Amino acid sequence: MSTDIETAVQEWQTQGWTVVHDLIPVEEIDAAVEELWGHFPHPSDYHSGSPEALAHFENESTDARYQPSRQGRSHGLNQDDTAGTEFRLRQFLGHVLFPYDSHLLNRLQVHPRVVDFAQRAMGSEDIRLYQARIWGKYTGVTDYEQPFHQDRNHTIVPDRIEPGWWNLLGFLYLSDVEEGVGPTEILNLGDSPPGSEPQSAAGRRGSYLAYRTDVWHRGVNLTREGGSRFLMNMAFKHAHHEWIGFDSFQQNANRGPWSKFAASCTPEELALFGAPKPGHPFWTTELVDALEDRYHGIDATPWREALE
Ligand SMILES: O=C(O)CCC(=O)C(=O)O
Repeated sequence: MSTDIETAVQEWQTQGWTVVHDLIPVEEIDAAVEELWGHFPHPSDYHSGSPEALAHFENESTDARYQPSRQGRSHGLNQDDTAGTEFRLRQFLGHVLFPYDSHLLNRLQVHPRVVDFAQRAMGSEDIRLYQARIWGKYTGVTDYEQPFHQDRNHTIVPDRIEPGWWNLLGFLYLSDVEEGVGPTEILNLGDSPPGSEPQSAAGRRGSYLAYRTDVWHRGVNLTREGGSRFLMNMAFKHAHHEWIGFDSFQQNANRGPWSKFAASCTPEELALFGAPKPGHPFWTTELVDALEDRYHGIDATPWREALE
């Protein structure tokens, strides 16, 4: 059930969300997912009660915002493992932030088919990737049922949602997201809870749920025995829109996984993180030399040629 890209672009622009089915071939996803288990417990280990796998969810998150506080609530999230429709800390424990200790997962984070879709939908080639992380959920870790909400935590000013200003939020599915393993419930633009019938954003691995900040949606519980759900957050904004943000990458940019990733990037891929493109006044001969020195193996030809 692959989606026609132009139809999906229009859906995102007019209905506020779309699932781009089979955007990335399953084989590519599966190859990268092999390396997921360096970051997450394998679902079979978690569900067979392996102490090491269970320990992964004992208040562990690579996102410091989701560490428990002594007050019993952390950033408005309930720390108790209660049931019911609520934002609770344990829903967010399974986050791993980019860059990953896996080259294939890092490459997936800038997959050209997702970037191309985002550029078409947003109507610009000059975009930035500003949210990059993997989120794993396992049946039984907690009740994942959330209230309907609009994502207002991607910007420090009110959202301006129109061509030239809008940003694009999205989940790339790393596992099949179907009934029982928590497909996001989502409403069309203009519909709001309660009273409007939500739709399920189910899709096979390799599909990409793209949505806007003005659509109501919510996470739902995982009910399938032995179930799990893995997705990669990939959100994009227009270049120079500093008021929008979520994850930052610079603090890891002098370490192994990033260095290997950066060395494999084209100028366009590095520009997704804000690196100046070839021809930008930033670059001098010395700086292009230093770029090659910093990222061994990078093809600096485009930067060098643009100096001439
Ligand atoms: O996990 C999901 O399906 C949606 C999560 C979500 O909307 C949120 O945490 O803001």
